[in-house]
Amino acid sequence: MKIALIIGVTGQDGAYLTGFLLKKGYFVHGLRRTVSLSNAKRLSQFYTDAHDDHVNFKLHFGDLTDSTNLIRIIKEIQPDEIYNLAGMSHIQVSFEMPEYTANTDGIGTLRLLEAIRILGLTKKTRIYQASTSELYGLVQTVPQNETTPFYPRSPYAVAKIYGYWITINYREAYDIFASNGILFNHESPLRGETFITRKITRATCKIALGLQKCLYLGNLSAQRDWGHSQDYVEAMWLILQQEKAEDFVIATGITATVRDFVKMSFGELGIEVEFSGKGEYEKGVIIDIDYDLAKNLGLNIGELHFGMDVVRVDPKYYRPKEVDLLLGDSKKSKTQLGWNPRYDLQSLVEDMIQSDLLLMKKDEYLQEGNFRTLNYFE
Ligand code: NDP
Ligand code: GDR
Repeated sequence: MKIALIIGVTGQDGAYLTGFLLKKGYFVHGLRRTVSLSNAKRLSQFYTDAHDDHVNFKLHFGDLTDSTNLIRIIKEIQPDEIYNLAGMSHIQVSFEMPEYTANTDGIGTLRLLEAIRILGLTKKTRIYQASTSELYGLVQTVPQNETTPFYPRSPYAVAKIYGYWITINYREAYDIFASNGILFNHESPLRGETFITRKITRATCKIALGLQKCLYLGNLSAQRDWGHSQDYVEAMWLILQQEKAEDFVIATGITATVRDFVKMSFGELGIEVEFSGKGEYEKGVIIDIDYDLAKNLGLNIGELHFGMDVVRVDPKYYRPKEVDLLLGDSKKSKTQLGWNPRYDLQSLVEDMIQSDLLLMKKDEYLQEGNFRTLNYFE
């Protein structure tokens, strides 16, 4: 039985990768941070009672900023594969917490590689490093591939560029099987709620159910190459199954604007939105409603009307520096890894909207007074 350690197991990719590796027959260990309320909600379906006979999933408390903790856990587990998915992953927040971001996303990668070296596991343990299309930053050329020059545009991307190079450096200096996956944006129903896609799908559903009036966004013209996390975790695994450690770009090869994503999300619910105006005065307005579809989906049609502003711009979501255009070329992954994504942008949006609609309907039910929330401070 192969043993994997996922650092960042409680995140979006951590959850999908856990499911993927368990299906492949791995024993999966995960590193979770200590927090005052559980951060392991995405993993609930994988829990088994620790006293059961066939336990194949175990969580350990730890942190990428704590070397002693990493060394102890890795020594105890002796993993065949480590997936370093941990990080402060929000670009906007990295401008507010640059030092913490560098410590976790940059130096954290070094701590992990050093732990492998100190423990003499350089020949045994393979490491996957979660690198990112944010390394490309200021657009040099598109589509971006493994040879495109980097130009990071945020403290997050600068920290990740350290993680990228230190991974290559340890591979070359100590012959560790350490590979970078340069993954473009990937999303899912488990995506964190402050990333753009999930912010949009949640708000779209809330607006359609009459639970929210308007969605406020920043730069609507940013272009991203959006894939599905479920497809991308398979690529991570494939990268570690190669004969030789190398770096790979993982992307769909299609780019779309934030504006497009908004239209597609409302479109899933039979609501057509058109944008007009410029810059901070741009607005997304309802121009058509498919009433039959809306009724079938149980939407609150009474709350929706033509000409209603459902999207507005709030400059507070603008970033100090923006990455304008990401479009990946994953030819190398397709030919060498045999990787092929199953989701396209339309099916990604559909998956996220269907999931959020269910969640929001539950929310609506709770808000209708069918459930009394306890006030702990009465
Ligand atoms: P998430 O933000 O959903 O998950 C990040 C994970 O890292 C969480 O488990 C979080 O724990 C954990 N974490 C944060 N800080 C620390 C720390 N100091 N020590 C240990 N764990 C920590 O990210 P995703 O799952 O979307 O992405 C996974 C990785 O891939 C990240 O490193 C991200 O930067 C990178 N990436 C993501 C892409 C994407 O589009 N999703 C694209 C390219 C790269 P907690 O749950 O407690 O917060
Ligand atoms: P990104 O993802 O910065 O690409 O990083 P995010 O979803 O946060 O932003 C995508 C684009 O949308 C624009 N935008 C907004 N973004 C957010 N979050 N909120 C808004 O209200 C908003 N309005 C417009 C942004 O300016 C940006 O252009 C993600 C993360 O998962 C990283 O960890 C990862 O490395 C990269 O993807 C690849």
